[in-house]
Amino acid sequence: MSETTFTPRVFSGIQPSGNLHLGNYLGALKRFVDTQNAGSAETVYCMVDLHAITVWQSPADLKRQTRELCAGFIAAGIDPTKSILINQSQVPEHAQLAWIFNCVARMGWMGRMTQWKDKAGKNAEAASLGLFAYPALMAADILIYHATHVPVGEDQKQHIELTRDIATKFNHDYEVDFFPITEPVIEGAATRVMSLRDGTKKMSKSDPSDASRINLTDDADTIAKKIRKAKTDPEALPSEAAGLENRPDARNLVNIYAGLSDQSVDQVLAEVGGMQFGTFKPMLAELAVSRLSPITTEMSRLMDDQSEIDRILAQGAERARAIASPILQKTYDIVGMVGA
Ligand code: AQP
Repeated sequence: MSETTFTPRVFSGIQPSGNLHLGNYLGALKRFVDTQNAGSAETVYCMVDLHAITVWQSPADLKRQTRELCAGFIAAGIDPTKSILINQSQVPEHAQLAWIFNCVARMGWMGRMTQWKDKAGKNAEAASLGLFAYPALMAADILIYHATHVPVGEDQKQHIELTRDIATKFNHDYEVDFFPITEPVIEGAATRVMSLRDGTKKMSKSDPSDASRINLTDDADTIAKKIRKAKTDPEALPSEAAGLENRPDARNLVNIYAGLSDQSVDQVLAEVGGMQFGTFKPMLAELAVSRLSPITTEMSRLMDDQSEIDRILAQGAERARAIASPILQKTYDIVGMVGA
């Protein structure tokens, strides 16, 4: 365990690998905004473009998606004067520290990552080396800022544990107390938003079915239609959370309602218990539209001035490098690189 006291600092990122969806919003973005506004820690938020290319991205789409993601961060409430807002590739220290971590992490650790197994599937031989090394780059994203806390969705818990293992091994091997043992922050009713078509599968950018997710770029009619068509069961809603057991689709819609309305599942069920989905779905659609539409409108306004987005990201990179560069230099020195 680390003895050093580290400045409270929060880091988290999202891949610009497709449309931002409701899972990213409730599991990550909305919580990034809350953390920024709480003001108890410095906040660094990142569009992880180097992670995105671990699977094929067309260059033009990647640029558009990165700017769109930046617009999404700002539209959702990230203030680039309060938080440091960056795209990963403009801060080369992330990739430089990742190389050091590639030499600390063990093949066996990486091979056990469920995201690697899910994404590489049966055809691991054809997957990119970057996809395999992804968690070491993620550890570098976090530790290049000595981040103490990382708000993420449930699916990223294993990667944060690996980040802790890398920090622990580095500190142990080099007999230093240099990297913090970062804490994951996985909180709220919607840390795992599921597909609207299958309540046992995570809502994801890469799901081939667009009806499985609500995109932050969807208009009000599309949102309402997707919720109307969301998979459910024939039972009425229960009055307590225990009644959602073995009802993944019902539980998913209640979790989404709770996440969007900042309530617990029990508070929601106290209000809607006994209701049929024919009544609940329009309520959920109305809530989703009222929460998401202002973000969608603001995102599209921000996308009209892409040079402003590029300016914000360049400024963010400058501020980020002021933190990251000394940490990288010190890491190089610890490892034994001449000139550091
Ligand atoms: N369904 C989800 N519920 C809650 N949180 C989620 N997150 C993603 N999906 C959900 C959280 O969003 C943050 C950024 O995720 P990411 O885009 O970097 O990667 P991901 O987790 O791989 O997201 P996707 O949509 O599933 O992308 P693809 O399909 O490209 O793999 C993370 O904090 C994540 O927990």
